[in-house]
Amino acid sequence: MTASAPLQRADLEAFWMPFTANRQFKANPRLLARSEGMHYWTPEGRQILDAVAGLWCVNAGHGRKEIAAAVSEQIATMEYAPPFQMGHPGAFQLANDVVRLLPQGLDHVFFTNSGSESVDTALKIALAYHRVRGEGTRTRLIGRERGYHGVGFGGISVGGMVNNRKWFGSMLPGVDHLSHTHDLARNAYTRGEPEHGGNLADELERLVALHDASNIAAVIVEPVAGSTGVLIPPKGYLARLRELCTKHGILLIFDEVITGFGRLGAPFASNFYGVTPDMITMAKGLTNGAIPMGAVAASKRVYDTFMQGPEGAIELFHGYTYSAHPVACAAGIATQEIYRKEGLFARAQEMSGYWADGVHSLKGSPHVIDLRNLGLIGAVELEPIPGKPGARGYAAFVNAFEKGLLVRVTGDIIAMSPPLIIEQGHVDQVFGTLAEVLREIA
Ligand code: PXG
Repeated sequence: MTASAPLQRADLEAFWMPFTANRQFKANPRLLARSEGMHYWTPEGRQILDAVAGLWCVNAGHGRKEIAAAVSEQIATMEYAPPFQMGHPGAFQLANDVVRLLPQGLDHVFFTNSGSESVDTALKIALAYHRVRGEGTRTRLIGRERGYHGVGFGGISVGGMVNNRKWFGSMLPGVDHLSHTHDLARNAYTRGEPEHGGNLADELERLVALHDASNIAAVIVEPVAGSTGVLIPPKGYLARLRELCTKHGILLIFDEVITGFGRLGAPFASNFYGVTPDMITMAKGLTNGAIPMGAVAASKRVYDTFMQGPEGAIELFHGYTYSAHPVACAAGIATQEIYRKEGLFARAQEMSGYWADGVHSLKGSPHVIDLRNLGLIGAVELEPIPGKPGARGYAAFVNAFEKGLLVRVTGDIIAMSPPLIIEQGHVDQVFGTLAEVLREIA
């Protein structure tokens, strides 16, 4: 096998593919070979419109030469630098770049290599934070049903997707979950933020009454849940959660791996909603997906709490060999410059109305039971085929790909999150194609 020769069936065997039906895929593979702007191309040269920014990450669009140049220059200059007790300029520069985007009060950044690592890092910081303050009984972590926080043991424990949890034993002890906020009976076909369900945040009061606040370290939620099928928070929900966490001394963590870097037309969902958590986890759009990297932003209060004791003492026993990897930092710095120079977050905001019209144009299409949107996120929920959950969603995904459109499907929900460079013609193509797909599938 050479890089240019087409792959044979046997060549596909060695790679154990993540979150994939391996046998089904290998019997009928879908390969991508090149990308530019809003598009991928298959090895045979078929053009695919990318309506998911790869996997919610290529926010500045594909094939950005500035990122490629920064990465190749950094590899040639210094491919690696140890991150423990040593530093390099790019790490500090990227941390400053990120802090400039964050809501006021969040001003420190810890680097990781993925969203999953960011989540586990934030949970560990939360536990250690309370211990440093002499409240070491605060060990309980609270997530939410239908939450997705990556695949580390911390993330699946606070996460709420049954298939990501049920195979893996008892996970972390002392975890509880809030109810999810998805309510089709009352909120179906809402444009933007749903009207009903803000009071579900009050469930935190119930958990505090059950466990006592002195045992609770943190609450973690996605401001807009992505992987689980685009669940948009009801009006007032996030602000109420913030209020209750403050009242009970519980840290609030927003998992912004998907909502970070312009997805809602603001730098982060926290800016968009005007609700500031104590920590934000991020990844994906940090480097435009070009090099793996994640980060955790922490408030001054959290950071300063650790900066006590002897000056020579390590304050947080945590970090990765590749934390603040120089090549990832170079990609991150170049990415942030593109966002800034091209005003892509504002552009996402400007396009969001046209995008919303596109999403809701599918009302009345076969199988559709809900349409929802926020910023440059959209979802089409399909009625499951009785006894075969997920089958209709998968059929839509394959049919769309055959028509030159890449969407993401989770169960029977089609999720979309295009690069922020999307133009009106692309929006028309996305929803025109989906309308055809919905007419054709069973
Ligand atoms: N938190 C959130 C909110 C995410 O969306 C992660 C953490 C984990 O990030 P890493 O980099 O470890 O994968 C994610 C990842 C989907 C899909 O189907 C979304 C993600 C991953 C896989 C599939 O939309 N997001």
